[in-house]
Amino acid sequence: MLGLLLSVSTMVRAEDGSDLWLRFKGAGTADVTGVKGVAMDELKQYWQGNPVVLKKQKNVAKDGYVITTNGGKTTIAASTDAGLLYGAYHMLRLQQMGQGGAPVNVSEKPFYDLRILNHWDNPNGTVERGFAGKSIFLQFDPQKMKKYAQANASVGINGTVLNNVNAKPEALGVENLQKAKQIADVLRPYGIRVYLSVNFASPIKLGGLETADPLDKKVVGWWKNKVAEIYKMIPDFGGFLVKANSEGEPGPCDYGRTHAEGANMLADVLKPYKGLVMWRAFVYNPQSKDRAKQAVEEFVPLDGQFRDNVIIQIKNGPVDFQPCEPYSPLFTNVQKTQTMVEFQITQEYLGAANHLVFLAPMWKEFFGLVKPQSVKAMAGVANIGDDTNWCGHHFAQANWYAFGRLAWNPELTSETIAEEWMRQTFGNDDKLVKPMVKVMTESRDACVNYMMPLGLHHIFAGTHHYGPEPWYDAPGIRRDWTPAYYHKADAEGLGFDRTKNGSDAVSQYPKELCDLYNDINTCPDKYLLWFHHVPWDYKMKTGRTFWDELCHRYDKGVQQARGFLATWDAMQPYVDKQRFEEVQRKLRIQARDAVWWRDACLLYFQTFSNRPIPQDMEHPVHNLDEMMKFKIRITMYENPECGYTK
Ligand code: GCV
Repeated sequence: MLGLLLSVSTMVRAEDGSDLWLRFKGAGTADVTGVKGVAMDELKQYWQGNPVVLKKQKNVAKDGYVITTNGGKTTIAASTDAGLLYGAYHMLRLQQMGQGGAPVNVSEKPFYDLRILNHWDNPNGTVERGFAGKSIFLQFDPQKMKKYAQANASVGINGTVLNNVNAKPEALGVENLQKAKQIADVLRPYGIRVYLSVNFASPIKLGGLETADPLDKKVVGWWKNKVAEIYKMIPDFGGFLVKANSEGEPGPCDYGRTHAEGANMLADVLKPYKGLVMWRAFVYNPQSKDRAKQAVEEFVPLDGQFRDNVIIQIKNGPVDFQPCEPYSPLFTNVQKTQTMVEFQITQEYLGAANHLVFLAPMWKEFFGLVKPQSVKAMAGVANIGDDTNWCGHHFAQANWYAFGRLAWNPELTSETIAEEWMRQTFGNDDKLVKPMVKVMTESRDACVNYMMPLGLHHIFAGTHHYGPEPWYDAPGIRRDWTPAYYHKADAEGLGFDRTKNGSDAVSQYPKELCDLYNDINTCPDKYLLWFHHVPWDYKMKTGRTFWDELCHRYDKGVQQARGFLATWDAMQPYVDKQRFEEVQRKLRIQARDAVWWRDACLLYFQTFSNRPIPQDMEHPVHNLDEMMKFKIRITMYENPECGYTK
């Protein structure tokens, strides 16, 4: 009886999302021989197919694997333990997708050497822009850490930065280093190295020095000792991530030194240990005419000055993880400096953990213009917390999954990734998989439509990045922290003129793109208001006026979000009760939020356009006054659960 109860409770727990996409059913039954290690352990525990041999083979690319099936026996060959493990997860993925019985003949290797998560976790357990509870690192839980390691390894993620880029000096204190060591010990067998974000002023705040000047001998000595201490505890420590002279964080410029001088000092200290410096290029100051231009202005003059163990980590877009941005032109302006792209997996600006927005299409869009081979590595700001389902929304797990898969192979299509994830996470019934893959792949487009279509950006509420407040302003606030800085609505039209006649940000792109974006007639619709101040009556490609088109886009987004809910409602027969209801609840919030976005934005912009909402679309159901009074409470570590209530 007890056994029965236990197994029932295990089954129930297995469908609360806590198993992520690793929902292996039943114990492994196969004969697994060869190289011992985690790969063998995982296969022995879960693989139910052919006998498998794990083999070390020197000519296989680092962390890659070759799988062959001959005479009913499958061989996984790799030159590293991590490669064997990735091969084992490849097999398990096939098994979960219902293809475990077929012969396998594949050869795979990761596109990027470094596939790294960035956690924005604070020492007090809060997570900046985290919407899935507290930090998973707050209380060291070996079981949870093991699951985290398995999930990452199963998609090829091989690095993790444990703490927020807004780093507290105590991140390098003894207590935190001990915790980092504990975590590193669990992650190591899964091929994952640990990194830390550092506060550039640590020598002052932690070391009691008077300066953090990177050219000061005592400062260098302090970092040398600190780094030696870290490597003693964590011999395979990966290195540092640094946010310097950005949003009030300290940095080398405080001492009249350049970003290169700051980064190189740390790089030299880490070099003997083969450590890396990931130096962020997220810089902007209130004086600039256009925030979107600043990274190029500050970093291009330093091109060629960085050490070979420094990588400049650049957000995908020039402003800040908006639902739709052109790529950051810094990528195509530096020639002699290694760069890596930083994507945001956590949905800071895309509906937090309330909206179903599958991000692979957005990341693929980036790789459409920035060639994957032109960057060295891929970082993703994690959406992970201690919520039962890890990410706050069951479908947000798909973004963690997609990040890993794209870092492994940026050529994978969004559909392929969505389908892989759906099959593993929700089962193989096509009646469920097919419609939901469609929802997933359309969801980012829908989000752009109901939040910020046609190149609008950063029109979020002042105190959070969840809902709309295109009117937000406050006495004395930096202009680049107000929506009006970005949308520039007036009686003539809407949008930021970044053409050659405006801020000239367009000239930071290669000539072909510059010409395309600079001309209002050729600029793609999705970037129109990013680059142009568009007159309300401007004739769009659809034949509508710009104002009418804007209204229709917003309304389309609302209809798309409602469509997602209707599709999910029809999935009830194919989904377990708990996850069905939890996702349904979120999709309802999303559909209501979409209406909130549409009504707030259209009614506000209408005060400038003075034009009617077109007859052939649904009209706002709220008043602008109502919208302007509406406030939601959200903190950096709270899910904006209330969504739509006052
Ligand atoms: C970690 C944006 C976010 C901040 C974040 C910052 C960054 O401004 O709102 O929360 O800080 O980007 O990426 O450094």
